[in-house]
Amino acid sequence: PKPVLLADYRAPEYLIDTVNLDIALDPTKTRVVSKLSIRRNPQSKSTAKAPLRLDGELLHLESISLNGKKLRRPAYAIDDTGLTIASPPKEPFTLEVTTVVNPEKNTALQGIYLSRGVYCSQCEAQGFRRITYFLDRPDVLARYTVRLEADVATAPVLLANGNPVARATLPGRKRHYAVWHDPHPKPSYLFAIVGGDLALLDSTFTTKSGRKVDLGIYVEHGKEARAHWAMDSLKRSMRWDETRFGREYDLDVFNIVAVSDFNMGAMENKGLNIFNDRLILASAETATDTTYESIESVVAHEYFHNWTGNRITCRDWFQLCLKEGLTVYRDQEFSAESRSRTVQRITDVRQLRALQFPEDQGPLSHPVRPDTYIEINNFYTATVYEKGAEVVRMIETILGREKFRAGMDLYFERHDGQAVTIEDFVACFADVSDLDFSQFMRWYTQSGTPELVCDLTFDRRKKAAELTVHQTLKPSHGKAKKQPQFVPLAIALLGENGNEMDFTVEEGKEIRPGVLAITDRTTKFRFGNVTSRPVPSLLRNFSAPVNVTIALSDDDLAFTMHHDSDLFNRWQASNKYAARSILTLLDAKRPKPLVASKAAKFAAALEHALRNPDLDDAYKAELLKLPSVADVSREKSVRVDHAAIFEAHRAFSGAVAEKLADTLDDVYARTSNGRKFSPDAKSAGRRALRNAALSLMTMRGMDEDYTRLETHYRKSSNMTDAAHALVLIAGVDAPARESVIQHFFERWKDDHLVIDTWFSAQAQSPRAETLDDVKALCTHPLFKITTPNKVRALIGAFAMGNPLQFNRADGAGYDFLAEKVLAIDALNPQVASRMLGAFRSYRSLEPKRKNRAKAALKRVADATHLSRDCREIVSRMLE
Ligand code: B3K
Ligand code: ZN
Repeated sequence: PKPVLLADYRAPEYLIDTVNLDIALDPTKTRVVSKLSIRRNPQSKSTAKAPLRLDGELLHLESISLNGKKLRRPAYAIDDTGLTIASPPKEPFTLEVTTVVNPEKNTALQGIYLSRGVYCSQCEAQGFRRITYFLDRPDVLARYTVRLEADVATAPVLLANGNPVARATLPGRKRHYAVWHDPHPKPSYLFAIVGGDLALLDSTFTTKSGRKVDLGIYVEHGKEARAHWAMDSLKRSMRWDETRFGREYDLDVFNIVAVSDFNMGAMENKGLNIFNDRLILASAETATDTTYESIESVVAHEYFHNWTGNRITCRDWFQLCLKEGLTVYRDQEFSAESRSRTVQRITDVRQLRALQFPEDQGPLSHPVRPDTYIEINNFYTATVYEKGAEVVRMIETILGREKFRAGMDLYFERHDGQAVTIEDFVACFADVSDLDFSQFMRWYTQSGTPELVCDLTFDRRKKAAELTVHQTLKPSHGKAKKQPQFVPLAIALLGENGNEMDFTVEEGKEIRPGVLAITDRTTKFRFGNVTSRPVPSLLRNFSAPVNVTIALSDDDLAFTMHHDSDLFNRWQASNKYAARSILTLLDAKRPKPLVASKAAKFAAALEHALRNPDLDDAYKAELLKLPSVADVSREKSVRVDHAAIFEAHRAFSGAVAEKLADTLDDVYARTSNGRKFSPDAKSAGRRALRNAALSLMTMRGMDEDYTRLETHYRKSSNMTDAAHALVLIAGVDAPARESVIQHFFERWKDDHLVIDTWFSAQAQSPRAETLDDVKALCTHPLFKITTPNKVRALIGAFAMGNPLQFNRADGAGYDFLAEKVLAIDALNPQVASRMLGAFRSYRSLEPKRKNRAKAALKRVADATHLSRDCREIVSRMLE
């Protein structure tokens, strides 16, 4: 397949103004009658006679007519990817096309498919072409009217985008229909329908201008009570978008449907969001606090798309971050304001480092706005989403809250109803601030994580300090030479007493107080009024998605952990301190005494923080979660040996737990759970702290630790505690291991969501038996290879969540994944291609593992039938 290039973008030759769809739902023969009003695009540059080319895949064409007259070949032609009408009329015309699709056979979950008996659809990025022939590109905006027809018995609920217009039962009473009209022009990727026997949780919301909106969440019968949290999150999101960004909802209804088979988390279809049920359903007994948090943020994310994505959409798929990066930024802000801002920041940065940084360092590296792709679905990445959000946040850091809001207001006003580009977006901020964003644009066009190598010198006599920042951008993937990027570097200098110094900037540019402008390969700053040797606090609150290195002693890190007024940087110092201690153990000649001394010093610093009454539980929990094996592995970018890192990690954590034994006991006792479950941030923080203490204590591996762990499980009264204990116990050789795993299974085997936790817990276990267990679980009656949640819970958890066993020295983990990827690819290319991503860092492995991973990748590459999705990923990896 040929790559698609941003440089080749052309406006469409034709536009479609209105779409009338009549869809008769049937499990194997769903008939779609589509009436399109089409005209030449006055903006199109080409003057020659343009054939009309409509996209279409896996469609059975029944009939086609133009202006009411049946077309016969050769007036039209069809092939595997679409339909061509060689010479359509010059004047606007109507095209009527009837196609048939098979929802039951649709395992790729693109277009219309069946999920546990519910008809649903997924169109982004290019699934609409699996429903009917169309100009399936985001810059063609049309008004849709949809008539849905189905059996009353199997699909009493019929939903589509927009507002309901009519519904009736057909003669005979067996079939019925509903008509929906969406007044807002939209691209085809936002189209959606649902038909099924679903239960409704309903409510209403009154917008700030007083319009009443009917809200509905549709779920499996009997699960209505588990949708309240999602409903609450939805209402809070709607209010928040009004107050923070002035954005009001624009239809009479807003519906969400939860389905069990879904390729990703959720989809923002206009007025009809479709969700993976994992991200809607929650109760104290069945969902963890993390799930509650995810539901809140994904419900918000999809809702926020109504303005950033739907009202203003992308001109082409290269501009994906225009809606995704911006909407992630918005949902992160929402979560920060609903919970603790610092903890939210820590969570978001952890996520960025765990997912985006490795992506950007390996063969899959690409800019936030890529300029070439083979399969667009491969570009729904951490770079486009999470780094894209960081880029938006930097704009806010540069402009300040008010100017940023002014830029957003201008964006909404100027581009409402349009399909636009990143240039259009950034121009709004340039226009409200008179700043020049041309260098800043490199964040969108250059891939890779900039490295800032910093050096700070202090002149006691002159009471001055000098900071030199060297910026390096490693070459990646086709781009050898990169230009320096504009980095907002937030900084403070901590004085002897730990307070921020009131220094002056005498050389170098300050964007705003405390934020330096890094503009060149080498940027120098001179600070005055520096009265004692300062400890630098750099990249405060993670002001840019970069790596910073500066020489700091262990004592400096401990000092920062005690004093930094930026709590994010306190956590950062703690994290760095622990990771670095573990890394020194790797190369140590006599590791035993070193473990003891490193752990003692670190534990003392940590204890100080844990005893600080001014810090809340959720934050302390973040401190207690020491960097994971995967986190430490990332600090080492070459010759990574996961077994060695695992050992060092265990030795260090165990020693820290020993030193902190009394403190951890206190914490564990103080946070004990007598109260009724509530998902609020404070209660969740208390549970998080207690579970983090439990994890660390378990690292000692003494009998009493295993007893405590078992008791924690048996006494748990909510899923947060139960799942936490389950994962821990599945990871160790505790006497109660088998019986706890069995107990959890018996308790939850009838709940298709909770049982995923049972699969994951076993797949993530660092025990040597895990791969055999995972292979056996693949044949378990509750495992289903066609259900993405199951694949992610078992195979995904093993490949992405078990660094030790996936990276077995014998390569068996790689072989297993390669084999599964091939099996999944035949059914669902998007899910298969995601799984392949587990190999993204294989080049930084030590040589033996690297070769074995490469051999496994080659086997995938050699397969005769490989989807475009997997083909693109595997070729980039082997390039
Ligand atoms: N826009 C969808 C993702 C679609 C993925 C297509 N492969 C969900 C979201 O980001 O909100
Ligand atoms: Zn999104």
